[in-house]
Amino acid sequence: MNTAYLALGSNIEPRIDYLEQAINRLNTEDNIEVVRKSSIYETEPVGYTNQEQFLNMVVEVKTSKQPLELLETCQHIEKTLGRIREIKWGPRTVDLDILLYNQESIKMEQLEVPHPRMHERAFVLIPLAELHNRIVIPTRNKSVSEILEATSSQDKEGVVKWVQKLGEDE
Ligand code: A4P
Ligand code: MG
Repeated sequence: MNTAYLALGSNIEPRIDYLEQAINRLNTEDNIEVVRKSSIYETEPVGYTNQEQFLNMVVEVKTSKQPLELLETCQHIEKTLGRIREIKWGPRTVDLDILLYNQESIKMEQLEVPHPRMHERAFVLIPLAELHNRIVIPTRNKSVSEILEATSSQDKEGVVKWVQKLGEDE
């Protein structure tokens, strides 16, 4: 069995439903089991800032799938969930990235693991640290907690635990 960490993100309502549905679909796959889930965080958009806030989280999965098969599954789930509500091309309803796969370093055309930008993103590091803060990012040779210590407080402040408000129909 292999252990992988996946990052989930959504910034199209109903964001929480998209995250939950993505997790359910991962679990219905024969060869994937979601064993742990981080809290959900509401996060300031990074990169293109002119868009809605994201909900982000990280899950730990056990899988017998090889990295490329796991990527294919993630992309299939993104596609099926995107199709439910999206009419035109637009921001994706759910983004599913492979952060880590065991302690492997993979560099292929379609897949790079560890995810090449994970170490600079508080919206990934904070939920990942909640699950496993000593895990080492092999390409950086540092643990998640070490990398987080070096992350600016401004970036970290953009990542806030999300609490569903009563009556909020998300
Ligand atoms: N790919 C390579 N490595 C991987 C990997 N480890 N996991 C390839 C998943 N995919 C990987 O990804 C583009 C291509 O990357 C795929 O075809 C795959 O072969 P994509 O998901 O189609 O496109 P994307 O997500 O828009 O691109 P990218 O570069 O992955 O974007 P990012 O870096 O994921 O950024 N701000 C907040 N607060 N929260 C967010 O979740 N997300 C983004 C997207 C920007 N800003 C954000 C958030
Ligand atoms: Mg992506």
